[in-house]
Amino acid sequence: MLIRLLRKYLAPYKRWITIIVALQFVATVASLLLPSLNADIIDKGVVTGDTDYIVRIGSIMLAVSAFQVVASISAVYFGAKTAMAFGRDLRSSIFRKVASFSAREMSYFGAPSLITRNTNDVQQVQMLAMMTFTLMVMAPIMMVGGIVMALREDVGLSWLVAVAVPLLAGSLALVISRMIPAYRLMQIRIDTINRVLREQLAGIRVLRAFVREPYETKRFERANQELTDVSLTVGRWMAAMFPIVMLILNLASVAVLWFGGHRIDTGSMEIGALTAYLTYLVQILMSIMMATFTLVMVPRAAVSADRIGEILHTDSSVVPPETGITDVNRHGEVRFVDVEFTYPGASDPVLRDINLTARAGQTTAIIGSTGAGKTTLVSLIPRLFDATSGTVLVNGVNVRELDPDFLWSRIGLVPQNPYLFTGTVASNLRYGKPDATEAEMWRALEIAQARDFVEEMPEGLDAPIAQGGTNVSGGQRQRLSIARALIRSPEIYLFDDSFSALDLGTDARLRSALAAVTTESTVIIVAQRISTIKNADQIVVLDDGAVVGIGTHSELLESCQTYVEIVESQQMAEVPG
Ligand code: DCP
Ligand code: MG
Repeated sequence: MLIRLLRKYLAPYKRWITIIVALQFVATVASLLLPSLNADIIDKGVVTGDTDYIVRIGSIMLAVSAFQVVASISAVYFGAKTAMAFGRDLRSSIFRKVASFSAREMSYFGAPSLITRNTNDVQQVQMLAMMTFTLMVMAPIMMVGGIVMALREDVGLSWLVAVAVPLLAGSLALVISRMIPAYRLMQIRIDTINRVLREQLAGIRVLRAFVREPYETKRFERANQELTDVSLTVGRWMAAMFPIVMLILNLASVAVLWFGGHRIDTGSMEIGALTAYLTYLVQILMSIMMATFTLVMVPRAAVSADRIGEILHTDSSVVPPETGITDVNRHGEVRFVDVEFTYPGASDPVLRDINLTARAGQTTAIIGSTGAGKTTLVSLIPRLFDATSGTVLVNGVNVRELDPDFLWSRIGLVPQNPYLFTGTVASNLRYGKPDATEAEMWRALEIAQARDFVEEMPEGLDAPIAQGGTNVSGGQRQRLSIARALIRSPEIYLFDDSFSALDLGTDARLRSALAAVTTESTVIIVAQRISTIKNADQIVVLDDGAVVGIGTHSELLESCQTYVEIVESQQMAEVPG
């Protein structure tokens, strides 16, 4: 997955990558040339006292270093740019994919995990790309180049390279094999801490109300401690790595000096060559270290890439049609034919044999006890879910064949738990209709019985709304979201229990104002209170996922036992005794 991801998302930057490799090549070759030039200065300049030679080669060395500095700075610059661009593209792909998800995929991944995957996991992969461009590209060139140059200086000492390289590689492999499982564990524990924290923040009021803070504090502490432990393990190995590397490096240097010194004694090696050899050995060993540093990141990035791939390869269960129908001439009639719906993972359907028609210009009410499936039924119309069998038709066309944007533009949905976005009253209303004028907004607010409280706020339409609409009351939130649906004057209104937080008087006023503007629309109202729906043209009684009665109030009183029970229970509540 990691390789596929890198291949796919780095493809547009092939040119940049070529530039990076070329620059790294130049920089590495330059840094390989320097020790050999230095050796020349010592052997041919210093030893013989030839100042001209020293100056000449010295200036060449200066030029080469300047070259190297420029090349490696540019390489890092382009490397960082490419890696960041890669991250940006990946994040935007994930975002687009997630935006296409239906409620089913959303609940499968869960919001916290989707967020971590689009931030932390992308960052891991991006970091690997960055390390690869800056270190990994350089390592093999330096390694091979270093060996070649070292051999050029002196063949007699090559057995030292043959010993030092496997020794370093072996000990690094040992340390890293201990670190990789710890890294894996770390990723899982970061997830855990995210989950615990998110849950606690989301439920903070409940926690306070039920005095669960001490328990939750312990839960967080445990997760925190676990992450600390594994991080410490990683840290200890990391700390051990440097002394080990330095030890091997210094041992190798001592060995070079020792054996090289003997060779100089016997006249088979020059002093300059020895210093150059020393530097090359260090360069070779450094290249191994750079390679391992990058390789350490691979397992962690691989885990992240898998998590990202999971999102990218999940297709929304609500598939938009290839060429959606965007033109239907009738007015918003909604029909359910033999509809059945089962939630993913559930064994029994929550809706069975649903057959009903909601006609334009009429109000269809849906009533039933909690958990009867009312919200589920309503969410099948805008395709928040697709029916598991049977068909939902709008204007006689299967919703699966309609263009999604067209379908949604026809529907004004007021969800059971309305959500308002950070911004102002006006900006929230504009979610319903982007080009709404102030007059239109006030009219929608008036119908929704929200005019009074918006007018009372000092900023009026520009009154600030907090994230989720938490700075207005539940009933105010409901009315604002009704206004948001009204302002687009859709053909189909879906009110999911939208009047429950209103007192009886406001409820009645809202409905009569609504009746005046929805004469041509299809109105579907989910409600608990009989008084809210008594005058509906058609009442659908839902019980445990099945329709047990359809008719007007008076018809149902005659024919439907469940309806009679609901009516009686509410009358008893109103007239106690
Ligand atoms: N259900 C589920 N998974 C979900 C949502 C609901 O398994 N993501 C189940 C729980 C209920 C059934 O589906 O038993 C019907 O849920 P609804 O939300 O459709 O029920 P209502 O809207 O009728 O209930 P309420 O009046 O409480 O809003
Ligand atoms: Mg509901």
